[in-house]
Amino acid sequence: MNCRWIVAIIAALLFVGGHVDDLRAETGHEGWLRYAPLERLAAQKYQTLPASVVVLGDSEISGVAQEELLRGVRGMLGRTLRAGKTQPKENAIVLGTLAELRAAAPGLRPSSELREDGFWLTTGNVGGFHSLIITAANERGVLYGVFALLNKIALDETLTSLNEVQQPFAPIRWVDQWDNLDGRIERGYAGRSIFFENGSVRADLTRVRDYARLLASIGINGCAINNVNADPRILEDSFLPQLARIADAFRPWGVRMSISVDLGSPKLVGGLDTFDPLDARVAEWWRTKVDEIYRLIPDFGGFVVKADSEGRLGPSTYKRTPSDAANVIAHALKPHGGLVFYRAFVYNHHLDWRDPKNDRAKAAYDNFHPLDGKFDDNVIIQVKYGPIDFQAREPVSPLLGALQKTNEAIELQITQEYTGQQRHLCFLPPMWKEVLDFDMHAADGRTPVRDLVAGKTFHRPTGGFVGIANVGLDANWLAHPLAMANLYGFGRLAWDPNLNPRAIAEEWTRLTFGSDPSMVRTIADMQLSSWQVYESYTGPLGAQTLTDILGSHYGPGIESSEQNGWGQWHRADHQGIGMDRSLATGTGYATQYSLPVAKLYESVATTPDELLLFFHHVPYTYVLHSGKTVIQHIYDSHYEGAERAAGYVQQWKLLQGHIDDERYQSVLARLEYQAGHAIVWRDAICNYFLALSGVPDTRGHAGNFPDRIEAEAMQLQGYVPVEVTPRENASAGRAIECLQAQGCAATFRFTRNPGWYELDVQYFDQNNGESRFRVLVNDQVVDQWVANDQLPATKIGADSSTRRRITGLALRPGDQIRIEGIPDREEHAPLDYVEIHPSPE
Ligand code: GCW
Repeated sequence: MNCRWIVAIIAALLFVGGHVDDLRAETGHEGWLRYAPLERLAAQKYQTLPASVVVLGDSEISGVAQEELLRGVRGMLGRTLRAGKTQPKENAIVLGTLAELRAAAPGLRPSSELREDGFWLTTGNVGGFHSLIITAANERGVLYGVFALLNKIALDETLTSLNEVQQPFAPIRWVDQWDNLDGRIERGYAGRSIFFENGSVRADLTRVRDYARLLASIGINGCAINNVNADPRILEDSFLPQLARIADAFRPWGVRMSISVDLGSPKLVGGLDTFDPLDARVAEWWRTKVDEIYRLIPDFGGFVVKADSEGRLGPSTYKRTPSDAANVIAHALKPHGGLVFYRAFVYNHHLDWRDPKNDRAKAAYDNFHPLDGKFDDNVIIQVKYGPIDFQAREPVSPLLGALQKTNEAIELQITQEYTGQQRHLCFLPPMWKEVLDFDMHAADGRTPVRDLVAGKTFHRPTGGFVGIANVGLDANWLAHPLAMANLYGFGRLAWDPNLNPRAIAEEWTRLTFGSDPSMVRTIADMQLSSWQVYESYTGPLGAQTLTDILGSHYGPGIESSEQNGWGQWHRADHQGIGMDRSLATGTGYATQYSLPVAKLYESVATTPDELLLFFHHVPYTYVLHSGKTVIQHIYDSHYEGAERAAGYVQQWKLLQGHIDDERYQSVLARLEYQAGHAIVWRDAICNYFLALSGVPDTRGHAGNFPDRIEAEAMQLQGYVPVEVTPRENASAGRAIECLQAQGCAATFRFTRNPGWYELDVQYFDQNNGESRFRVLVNDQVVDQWVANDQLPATKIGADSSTRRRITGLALRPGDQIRIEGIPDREEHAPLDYVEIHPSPE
């Protein structure tokens, strides 16, 4: 063996050895709190870390803080700190509130006053010994300080001359879960509830504790655990002790539990004949109920209320206002320090679509602005970031700038209801950041949304951020390993909305996957571009996500928005598209903003391209600021978006061997699926608007599929053609299905030049059957699979449309390609088309 070989083998062994720890199989359960062992060099930096940790308080939170520090240091540095409870007799890491530290270190004072949950990391003399001190105004702050210290170690930051104060931007940093008592989660995409099963709280709450730990590590201090479409039984006397068990699991991590309630509860579970908020018996009922809750759960957070919305009961039954309803509950909670989160998502979903002046976007402002100043101080109006409903692109809700004498919180959606449901990559902090930075011109000077919701602009006592999280029992919480960056990013932005999304993405990647710089860059690049990419193939120019709004909110469903009362109209017709919301000729929604913002949106010329169709109806030939016509933009952006989605697969493949195989494969499978589904979206939207507008694509993409062979055009044995509705949701509006149990086949001949090819089989994978497929080239089986993905569909259409890519096929003209399908239950081995491309070099 020559020398070069020996060197190469040693290098290979070292490489493997060096990565062994990083590459152990991981489920993602630990999220960003993996505490993976640091490499030797990095670990050396922390050699002077004291060998013991002393916790001065004796609360549960203090205990948890100490344990977490032990766990983190053991994981990352391989050292077990000596744990103590009394003043140190050696150099130590000291944990305690400022009050607890006062006796031991009287001179200790942070440079700025510590607010609730803020903390200070410093060094100093405690009891005569040099110590690393983690202190805060309250115990939760101490716990946050511990996480911050561990973060620094994980991110390889120096601890010398440590002197850092961190304060939360706003007091409210909450997540909501939309869990039902039966264990399902509304708009949850990662398994069943961690809280409930079969109408009760789960016996095993381990996952609840783990969730609280993740939340605490990013500064989230409250969680509403059940669906805002609330089951009134949650307030039954017999249920309350069960809730107390969840609160007990949260408490050590400083997470306050709260619940969503049905406003009809006094009648539905209380036995009264009314739930009129102005009826004294109703007020008394709430008071008694709340007192009872606090007897069991002394740190209970409060109630979230969805009322007069999407069929929920509300004060309108008695011609009362949202403030009447909110205040009666707020009075009951006030003595205990509880809050009411009253949601501004109140609108009429039976709007007359024929009336061009009607506009759902106006509802939140119309309902709540007149009540500004009428809400009690412990009421927070929880406002979705946009006026419609978590679309991939919306303007900021005007209500956020219009409440001056009322507390508010912005509601963001971590669970990707309209943004790909954790099957598509869509990192949302860049969107949230745009929203939070948007200047509402609500008063003199700059008034960005972040200041408004935090209560800074109008000096409100409270306010902040609420994220709809909907984690589930899936080991990795949100199903897509990369989607956890959204939960992380929400917490980080709620703590400090001035952070930049790239820093957040990089930090999350390093904590989640390791610090290899090219890996961090690749993943952060993918994350940062992903919202734009998703937007570009799912809906143009602010027309909203063109999804099926009547069903899953997942795949394309362009007409589902129109001609019904839900009000998510895009008003597309043969001549043009967009909803006119100007004052001059439209619904007048634009005037709900302060003057400078209203002016911006009132005119077609000044409205930014990405929101043009939200505010204006324009002809397809209208020329955008970008220089393209609207219709050409629709075509191009959908083609570019689908191409960029395909690029993610290539980018990810570069990381093989740098990430443990379990997570590598899991992400790869999702990205491959996304690349295929982006084409489903692209084709549906482009074909639809090509047909509607009659304007051809100047680049010749839309409506042109040279490499495609429709299944219905193949030679069919047993398979029968079916029409698909809406027609744009299958190629050429048709598919084939097999209604005979023994199976069917579709065959065609390859006619192109000899060479290496890849073959995409576009089929439909419903969740009510597991069909089997085989592909044969001249009787040789080249691939086979079972259609057993869990997509949100029970029938043929865009939600179930998916693809199998068979790579590296040597094909010659005349080869016979045959696809065999065997149906199962309701799923009839449905096929859409095949596409054949030359193999990439
Ligand atoms: O986005 C819509 C969802 C509903 C949800 C509602 C809401 C919980 O489609 O599933 O209900 O908003 O926010 O109340």
